[in-house]
Amino acid sequence: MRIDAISIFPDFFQALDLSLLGKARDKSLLEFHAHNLRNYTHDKHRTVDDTPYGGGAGMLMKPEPWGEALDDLLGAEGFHEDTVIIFTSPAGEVFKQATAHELANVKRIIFACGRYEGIDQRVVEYAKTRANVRLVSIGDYVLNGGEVAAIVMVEAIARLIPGVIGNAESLIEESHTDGLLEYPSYTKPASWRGLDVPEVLTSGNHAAIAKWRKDAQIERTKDVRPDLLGE
Ligand code: 6GU
Repeated sequence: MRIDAISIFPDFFQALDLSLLGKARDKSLLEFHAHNLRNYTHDKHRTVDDTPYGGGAGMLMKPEPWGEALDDLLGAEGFHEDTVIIFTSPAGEVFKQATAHELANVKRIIFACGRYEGIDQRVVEYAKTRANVRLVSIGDYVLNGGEVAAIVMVEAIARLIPGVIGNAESLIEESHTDGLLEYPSYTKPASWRGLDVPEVLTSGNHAAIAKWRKDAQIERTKDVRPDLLGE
């Protein structure tokens, strides 16, 4: 997979050189490149924003640098069926574990990270003529820009690329894959500061352990995320 990000703060993406994503890149399963939107401006001040038509607060990102950046990454013409352009936006669909699974199978992803009050809508319309487009939010709160949101999505996607995580079982068991939160886990010592590991987990009875874990998942999900159970 190849992932690109277009942003006025490409340095944010240095965070991706650490840990898991580093592993995916070392194994050549993932290529990642961050691009500075200002490199696609031509004026002395490298301007990327302007005031909105119709008035209103704040500044918008102007379309020309975005058009040039997308053309640079995609070539001057043609529709790229194997590519998804993701516009980070608090007005987008909410990114879920299922979204990460879908995107882990895509050949190429381009994150367009907006700042200010957003990007001129014509950039989205143009992008739709060049590749598959999704507007994606990471949750119901507002960030100053899409860079951190894109990093969150890249991390969630990259670890699902086959071969990135050694133990495929850990992907099957983890929170959200089965629609429930993960059960609580314990390691040694069996007793610590007066707190004991639940007895069933040290019993060696695998059926009883499986039942305890499933019950714990349901209990925890009911307690903190009843919405996941449709309640
Ligand atoms: Cl993707 N962008 C911004 N600016 N704010 C957000 C977001 C994205 N997702 C949640 N809040």
